[in-house]
Amino acid sequence: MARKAAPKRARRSPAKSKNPLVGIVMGSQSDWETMRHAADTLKKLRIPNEVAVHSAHRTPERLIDWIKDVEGRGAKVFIAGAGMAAALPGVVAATTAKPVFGCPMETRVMGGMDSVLSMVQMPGGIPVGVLAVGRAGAVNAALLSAAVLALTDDKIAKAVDKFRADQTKAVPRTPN
Ligand code: RP5
Repeated sequence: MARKAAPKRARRSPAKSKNPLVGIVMGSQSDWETMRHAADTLKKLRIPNEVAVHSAHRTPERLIDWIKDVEGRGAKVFIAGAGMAAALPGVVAATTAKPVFGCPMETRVMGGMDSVLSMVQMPGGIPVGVLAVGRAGAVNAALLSAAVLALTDDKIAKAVDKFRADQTKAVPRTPN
């Protein structure tokens, strides 16, 4: 007897954090391999954040709804990772006056130079702080976000100090 096809499972809506201080958004699932380093770094610093995939080109309305929603729930800083035409951080910065840090993805054809130039060439009046291509940029976007939040949050300031002290201790004096 032919088996009944299983009912299609409704797509779960993306997890919403209760009080996110940082909103991390990326243009594609393919950016997560890099952007997870931003989320991991914020986790190490115990900074609540929300991670989402929304594209400036493929899902522009959904992106703007998310920015307004997460800002309404407390986000004070945004991190946006994208590759190629990489309009995402610019659109985030056009939608919110909160600080926006852009993470250029390494790309196959141009090695990430396309992403950097797209992000960095913002028109005067709508700033995006652009970090390095790839993992280092994602980590640093999280650390810069933490530094911004630390200006008004002593707990975060202490966590940033500890992160840096631990990092210093971990650098060997000689190669092994
Ligand atoms: C950008 O296009 C994304 O941020 C991603 O880096 C790039 C390629 O996207 P996929 O084709 O892998 O989804 O919008």
